[in-house]
Amino acid sequence: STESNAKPRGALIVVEGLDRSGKSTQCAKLRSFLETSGHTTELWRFPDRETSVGQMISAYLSNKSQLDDHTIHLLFSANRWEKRSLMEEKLKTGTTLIVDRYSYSGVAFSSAKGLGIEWCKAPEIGLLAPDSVVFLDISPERAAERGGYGDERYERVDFQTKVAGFYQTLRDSSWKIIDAGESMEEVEKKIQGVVLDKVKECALGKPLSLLWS
Ligand code: T5A
Ligand code: NA
Repeated sequence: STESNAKPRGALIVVEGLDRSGKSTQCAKLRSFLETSGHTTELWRFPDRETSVGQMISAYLSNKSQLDDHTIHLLFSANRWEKRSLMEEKLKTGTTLIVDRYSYSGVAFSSAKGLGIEWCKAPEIGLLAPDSVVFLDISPERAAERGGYGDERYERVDFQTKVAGFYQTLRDSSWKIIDAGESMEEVEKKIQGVVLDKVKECALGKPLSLLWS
């Protein structure tokens, strides 16, 4: 068949969790693990603060600008749409992407402010669905004890508790819940097993799908 010469596709791995759950730490570790295991891998993050939309988001998050809740929601979504075609191209040409936050952050954070969840999901429809969502599970209280908490707009325990509730409603069979309260090394090991299986499944031809299906 024509498939036999095609390069195995990369996996779309999304890492989610409350602020300070350890996402960026684990994404970096996972990237070097996959590279060492022989898989071409890139680390992406949302918001991608490098683009012009991303700079507006960054100013908002650091309280340097004010925006209506609906407006900032759509900017976060636009920031994912501007990377969509490159994302598809990378995956189809065999690069695995580890993505630090994605549409689930978008929906959970805006819903926690009081916007309707269906309204929040609508602009995400048609983005690529992750092959696996690694959810770093930690209580808002424990997360708050970690370094740097409190510098940005959403870093308050009461707000993070609401976010945690909306993450729960978004959970589906592609999610793996990892206890993020353990040591960095323990968390790292648990993620590796889950992700390596998924990378192999994708290389064997698991089809790409779209949000929210
Ligand atoms: N947002 C985002 C939306 O509202 N809508 C959207 O669509 C999107 C995409 C910025 C904000 O934007 C919101 C959500 C956010 O509030 P960001 O830029 O990803 O998002 O936020 P950051 O501030 O960069 O990252 P986080 O606060 O989410 O932290 P991480 O990445 O979860 O945690 P990390 O790895 O930086 O670790 C935090 C601290 O804990 C320590 C680390 O050394 C570090 O000091 N640590 C541990 N300590 C003990 N044990 C462990 N196992 C540890 N793991 C890490
Ligand atoms: Na981070």
